[in-house]
Amino acid sequence: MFSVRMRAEKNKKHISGAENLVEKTKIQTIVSGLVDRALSHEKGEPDLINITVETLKIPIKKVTSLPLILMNVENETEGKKLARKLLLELGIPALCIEKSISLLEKGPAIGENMRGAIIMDLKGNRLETDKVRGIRVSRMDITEEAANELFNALSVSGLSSYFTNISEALILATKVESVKGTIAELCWSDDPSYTAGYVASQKMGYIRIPHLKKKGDPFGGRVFFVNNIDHGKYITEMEQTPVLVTKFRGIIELFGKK
Ligand code: WAQ
Ligand code: MG
Repeated sequence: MFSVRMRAEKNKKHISGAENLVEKTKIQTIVSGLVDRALSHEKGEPDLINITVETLKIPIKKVTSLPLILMNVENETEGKKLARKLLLELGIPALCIEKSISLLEKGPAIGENMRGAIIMDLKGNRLETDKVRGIRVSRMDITEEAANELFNALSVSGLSSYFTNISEALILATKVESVKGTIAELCWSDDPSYTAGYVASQKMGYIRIPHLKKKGDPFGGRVFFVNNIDHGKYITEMEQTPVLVTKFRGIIELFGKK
């Protein structure tokens, strides 16, 4: 199996990234799809597209996805209120919650989006070595079979048009929550037109919140809340261990349909 990764930038700013784990025979098709994606992102045309194709040197970890919990909120004020409540219930101190929300609101890389994620301990310290790049979770994908299960479930809930975003975020969150030391993750997109985000945890699953920012807002990001991690091990596992989602755990709709 190979890891195929794409990232695109413009004027040194990150525009988009995506990746897959594939058999050798699929590399060309996947690369071509990733190049199309890089060229058609709403944030503009990149002046640099970086594609990496690499053999996997570590055995793949096969996992079942987190369950996808659908919540309904009317706007981003309600959405953030819900996110705060969920994170508190997961044991994240209020100080860390406020700090993480305000970082994502302002653009966590000194007024810009990060390429990767913030790691925050329960005292509110940022543990990622590079505060502009952050930590990039890498080497993960979903099998065709599990992706079909997810797609069919999303269709029933009227969300199939968000399949790509949801599937990629669910794969990433499933990997992040599977790593020892992660307590929870808070995420919303940095794409101006995409207002949805989530709070994910092993305890409660992937809780999707349709509004965590206003339409048009160009900022977003990810925060991994951690406790007692071995810094080096944690980062190596996030970046290097290949994780394949082989089963979709299902959808639970709370508070009616979106
Ligand atoms: N590893 C760590 N952080 C990442 C990665 C990665 N591989 N990819 C993106 N990020 C960070 C980075 O700071 C981006 O600015 C931020 O996350 C947002 O990335 O409907 O689309 O790709 O349920 O814009 C979540 C909701 C959508 C999906 C998330 O994120 C749904 C999304 P984006
Ligand atoms: Mg984005």
